[in-house]
Amino acid sequence: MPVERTLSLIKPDGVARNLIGEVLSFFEKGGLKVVAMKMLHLTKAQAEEFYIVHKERPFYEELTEYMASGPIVALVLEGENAIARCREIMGATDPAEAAEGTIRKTFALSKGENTVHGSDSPESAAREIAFFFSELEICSH
Ligand code: RTP
Ligand code: MG
Repeated sequence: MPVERTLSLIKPDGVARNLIGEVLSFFEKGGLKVVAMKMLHLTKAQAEEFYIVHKERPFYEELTEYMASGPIVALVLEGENAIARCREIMGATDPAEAAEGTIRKTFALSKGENTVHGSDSPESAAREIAFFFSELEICSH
């Protein structure tokens, strides 16, 4: 299986509820390594740019307002099949549909305030990692 990198975010509801450590534990215990990490508070314009692929979706305004509502933690996770593995550890978008033992089943408040983000393809991972990090800020170990 290929070693990949993926971009994950701990969303405002996760940071606000003091869940940074717990979310990191899910990823680490799930076999992924944290190879870059930073906390930041996106502006509305930055959230709109990050989620530009969802521009035509009905939830775009609500989502980008929410993502700019408080600090987030951006992570680069590395490991075998990291993109799919990260999404498996997160669980389904809607916590009502997420499997037991996933981050979203355990912590998400709703389909919108669902605690974490993970890239959905190699192309989005490359774009999303570059959105938050320069190559110098990523430390494979
Ligand atoms: P993410 O991109 O955050 O990892 O989540 P995802 O792939 O599971 O879900 P996606 O379809 O890409 O949607 C992006 C984020 O938009 C919010 N959303 N709200 N109210 C709604 O119906 C709705 N649908 C999506 C969620 O925060 C979702 O994670
Ligand atoms: Mg997505």
